[in-house]
Amino acid sequence: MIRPIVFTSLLACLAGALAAEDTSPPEVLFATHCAVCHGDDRLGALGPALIPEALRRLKGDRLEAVIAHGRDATQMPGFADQLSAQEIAVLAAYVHEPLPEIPVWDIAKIDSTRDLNPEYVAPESPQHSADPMNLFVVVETGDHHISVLDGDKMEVMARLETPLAVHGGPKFTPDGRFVFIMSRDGWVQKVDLWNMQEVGRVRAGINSRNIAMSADGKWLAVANYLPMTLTLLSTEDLSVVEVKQVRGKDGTPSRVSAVYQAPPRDSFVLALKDVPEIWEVFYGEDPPFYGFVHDHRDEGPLGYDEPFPVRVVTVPEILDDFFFSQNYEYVMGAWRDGQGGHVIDMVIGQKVADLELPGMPHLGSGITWQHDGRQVMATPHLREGVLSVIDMNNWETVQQIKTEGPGFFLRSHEATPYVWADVFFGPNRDLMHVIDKDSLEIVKTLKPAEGKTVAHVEFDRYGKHALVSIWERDGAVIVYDAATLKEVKRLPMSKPSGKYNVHNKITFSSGTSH
Ligand code: DHE
Repeated sequence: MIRPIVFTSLLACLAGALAAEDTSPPEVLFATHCAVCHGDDRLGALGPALIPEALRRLKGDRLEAVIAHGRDATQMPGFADQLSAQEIAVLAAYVHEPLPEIPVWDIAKIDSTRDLNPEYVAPESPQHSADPMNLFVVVETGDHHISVLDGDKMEVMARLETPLAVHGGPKFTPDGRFVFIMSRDGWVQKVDLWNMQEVGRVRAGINSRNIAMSADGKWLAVANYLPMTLTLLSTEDLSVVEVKQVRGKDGTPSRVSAVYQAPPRDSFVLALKDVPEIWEVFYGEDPPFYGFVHDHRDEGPLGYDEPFPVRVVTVPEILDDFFFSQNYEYVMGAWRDGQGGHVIDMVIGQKVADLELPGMPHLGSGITWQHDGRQVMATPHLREGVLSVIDMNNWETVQQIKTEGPGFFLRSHEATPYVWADVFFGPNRDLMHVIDKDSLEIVKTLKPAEGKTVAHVEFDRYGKHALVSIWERDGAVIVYDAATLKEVKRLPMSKPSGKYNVHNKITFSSGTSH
């Protein structure tokens, strides 16, 4: 539901809480100044959770600057006139400390956070005249909203509030009607695109990575860093069906870097962050027999009669980032500090090839297409201005395309001859390359807004238009004609971090992320 934002009462609470002495211990400073918005337990309330897992990206003195001066376009006020520099430093150090103990986040706890919208009434049919398959969901992290776009008219149809700090791609049910959106604080929100209403939300983890949808649309898997679990939700009503403790074979607890759907296998595949294992969690009626499963809930006998049996695949290195072949038979994996990658055959559960991948590839952004009669995949690199193009038959590098800087996202569509690649990092972050899929050459470099970060592309269902983000608070989504590469329209948006076309997502277009 769209909740009213109560600026006045929030500020009044904060103002009333300004009684701290200079010498107060950090717990008291926190309770006095922060708890009203961020929760007594630091797990978040009106504001986000203040725990190290959620603050990793506020390195150095950036957190102190936020406490002192607040955050633009949010309800976070500055405290510089109320707290000394030393108190601010003490508070920053305090919230960077791990929680004294990890809160229990089991089925009962998660269910207690479930918040279904009392005003939601399920409609019988779409309550709008737009093509439901050509809608876009645009995530605007600048002010924590999604906008839903009509992909034919390129007009905003609806805008809804989201939980704070949405990350990763929203996931659609196979019929394209419902979309699920996840925040880094573990909230999962369900929205009905037939009437543009929130159905409800639930906090599936304390600090979460991403979500994946089962092929039958019944289950949603939530990958968590904190606690170290995988939460399985019913997509119907957001109730919890299982919370899997994630531990390696030797019992070492592990965070889950990410979970992906593998539709033809009726499974979810998990990248484990702390042990060199991949987990495959089956949800189908008749899971294939791989001979080895384990389940740490009771350490007891294991079996395929478990509702979500787990298969464990041991890998040579801890893999942070994944890419699946289009038939989901192979997983290409890379590790963050490594200079290469592996190919794992998911049928035999073994590494079958090495990959040449320098400069930290961002495999999650990989896409595939046909090149010279063979299937290739391309991935950007987070530390080098290069795109690697890899032959998916022999796993050799076909070409490394030099770019104007390291990129984050890559997109194409079956109906376009081009790949669009951003230059996310460095001085040229205002550039967007357009690359010919046959020649593998950059044919045009766009600069839609001088000095502003330009990133993330998504095509409409027909591949006729490419939507590009100006990734700023006063940003925009720019609609380009995908053939002429000319700008058609500019829609103002608040830091549109990603956009997702219903048809391309539910048909698993080879040009987009899955
Ligand atoms: Fe993401 C997707 C991991 C930082 C914006 N990011 C993903 C996915 C993973 C991932 C595993 C795939 C999830 C999915 O779609 O199901 N991201 C990570 C990291 O490990 C990393 C490098 C560090 C971290 O802080 O977690 C990271 N990501 C960022 C950012 O800093 C970005 C640019 C801004 C932000 O909002 O946090 C960012 N990530 C995104 C976006 C997607 C994403 C917009 C969805 C891409 C898509 O089009 O599908």
